Amino acid sequence: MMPGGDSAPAIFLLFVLNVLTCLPLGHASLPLVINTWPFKDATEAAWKSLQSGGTVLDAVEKGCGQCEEAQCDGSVGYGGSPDERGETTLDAMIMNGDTMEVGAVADLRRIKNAIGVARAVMERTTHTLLVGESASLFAENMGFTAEDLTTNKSLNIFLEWLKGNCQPNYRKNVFPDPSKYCGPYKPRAPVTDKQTRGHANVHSHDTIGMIAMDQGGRVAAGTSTNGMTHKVPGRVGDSPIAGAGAYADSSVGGAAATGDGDVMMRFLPSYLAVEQMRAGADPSAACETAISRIKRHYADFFGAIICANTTGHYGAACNKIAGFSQFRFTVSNSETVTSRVLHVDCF
Ligand code: SD4
Repeated sequence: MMPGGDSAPAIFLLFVLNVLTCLPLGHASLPLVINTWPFKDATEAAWKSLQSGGTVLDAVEKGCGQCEEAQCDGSVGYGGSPDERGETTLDAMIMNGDTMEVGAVADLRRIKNAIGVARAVMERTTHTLLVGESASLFAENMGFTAEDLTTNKSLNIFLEWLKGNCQPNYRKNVFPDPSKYCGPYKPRAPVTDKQTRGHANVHSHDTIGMIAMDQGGRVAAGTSTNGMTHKVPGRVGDSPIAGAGAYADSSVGGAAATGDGDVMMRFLPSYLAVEQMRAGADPSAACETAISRIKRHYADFFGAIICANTTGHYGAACNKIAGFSQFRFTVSNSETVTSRVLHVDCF
């Protein structure tokens, strides 16, 4: 028998509840929707979907899809981030944390609803990732409409960039000097330039990464982005890569990342964060570990991550660099009434 007689279990339970509610995390409550950046309309679209009986996959698809239609900050959906040829291409993924199925598209052309196509890859093929023209053809066959993703805005961004000698760009060790001139480029020997130039910064961010969790702790996660402005055609970022852009496991929780995908995808931060939570870390600590791992190698990378566990606790972390000291993310759960934008101080 436990010390304290029959009332001991109840006291112990109260103690545990007290400890849980005092944790320095977001208030825990399920269901939960959490996403990167202050994209409240996306959060609310996902929340509404859950409330009307949708699954966590429906919620992630609706939430990210809302951002694609609304062209969130110009960095999600059509008409943003033109590549070196002026074309907007999209990356997206969705993951079912119950079955560990993933569907993703990268370098998707002429189709606006990238997260919808990602879900079709998951549900209508046994593959995980489709890319480029072939992904677009798949999408058309699945009933998605093909249309031009260029807008006056993206065309102007492209024309201004051409006028400014194609600055900034992502080339190195090529001729002519990419820090001064446009291409076409040829390889230049020797390969001496180790510098990473023109990487993502606070002005070229805003991928949506979203985690949705239902009352039963079922988890889905997803992302959608138009990637990096002036990217080399064919470039694929972290967003459509499972474990990099997002990860979900219904026995643990989920995570989603945003920022300089070229660097971040080398560390699978979303996978690392979920594994940290599996090992007992709270979501904030798990997020911090994922950021610290990247920081060790790229001290000034631009990036942030959100994490949530299946009790509905959540957290976030970001790397502090010039011009980026706070990261905002948005949460909906039964306590927030409507979606709430929160922030975390970067470290
Ligand atoms: C990418 N991670 O394509 C995306 C961009 C991004 O916040 O998240 N910006 O690299």
